[in-house]
Amino acid sequence: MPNYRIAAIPGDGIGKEVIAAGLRVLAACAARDGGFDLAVEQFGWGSDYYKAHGEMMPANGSELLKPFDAIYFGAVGAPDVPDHLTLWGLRLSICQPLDQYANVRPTRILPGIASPLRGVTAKDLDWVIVRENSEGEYAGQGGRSHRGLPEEVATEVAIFTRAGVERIMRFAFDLARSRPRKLLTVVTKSNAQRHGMVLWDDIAREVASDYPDVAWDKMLVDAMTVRMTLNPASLDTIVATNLHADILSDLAAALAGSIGIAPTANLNPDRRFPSMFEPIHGSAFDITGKGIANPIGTFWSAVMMLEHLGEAAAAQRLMRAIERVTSDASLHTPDLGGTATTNQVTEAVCAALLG
Ligand code: GGG
Repeated sequence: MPNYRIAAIPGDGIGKEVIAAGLRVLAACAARDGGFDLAVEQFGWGSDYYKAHGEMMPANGSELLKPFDAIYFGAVGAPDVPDHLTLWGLRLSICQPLDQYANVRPTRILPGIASPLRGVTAKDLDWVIVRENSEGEYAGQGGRSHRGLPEEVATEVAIFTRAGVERIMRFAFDLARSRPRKLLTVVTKSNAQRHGMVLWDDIAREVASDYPDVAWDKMLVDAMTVRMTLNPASLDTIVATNLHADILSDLAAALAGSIGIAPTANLNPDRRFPSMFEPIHGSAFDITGKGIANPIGTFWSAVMMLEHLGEAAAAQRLMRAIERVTSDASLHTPDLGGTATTNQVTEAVCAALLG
């Protein structure tokens, strides 16, 4: 029987609450399925660790994660540590060295959840956003000088490599091909950003010639926000740069009902290194400690983790249990307009799994 090694990194704020809930649900999955086991090791990295050690995780943190089969991540960000230190010190310091270059963000309207878009139902909004997760605007290049002086200058250099763009484009075309509609939208801002974004357009055209069965189009990112809002049914698989897809996927989650339900897989598709699964939401310090964080995005991320581990039946069972629970409005947390607690939702999903 496989015994998967899972590294759990709850991180900051509600990350601790939703990962605790997610681990309960995963344990129920393993118990229900009986065909696999999970050996979970917890890593207390994040902003509290930073305050004690001056770094978000040990310098060899990404090395320590390499022997694991998967990483289950909560959230990063704290009110009293600058956001660029927390994000670069933890999430990006894992994704980049472990070459988790494909960030996959499915978005659909789950049963019982209403979209804020009038008349839009589950059949109109079923997307997967692919976020390039290794370079682009998150290349970390640039600098700042003449601090505090009138001549102060800062640069933030986006880097797009042919290899990096081509691999994410092929990943997105493959994913689009695997879905019933075989439809891909490539998002750029190539009217204004005339180097890197034009490279994206060029590579999209080149790669598309290997996928004659996939219908594709391209959109500028500003127009894309309008299309997502006014014509969601015209979209299926979407690929965009690190920054653009980060923004679009927050919008997508809100249009599907709440950012609290949205999952992510940070994939290393060639499986040289472990992949990482996390809800797309951040640490939400405004609700931390109140016991009302929505754990559904974290549970759905566990579904993606189980799929990645090859436990398709368990993944399917967990998704069905999640959908059974979202169907019941009395089990909606406040972000969905309800009054349920994290614990009530977790118990209900465990009961749906075991029942
Ligand atoms: N669970 C996702 C998370 O904690 N995100 C924090 C964040 O600020 N992310 C921004 C980014 O990844 O670009």
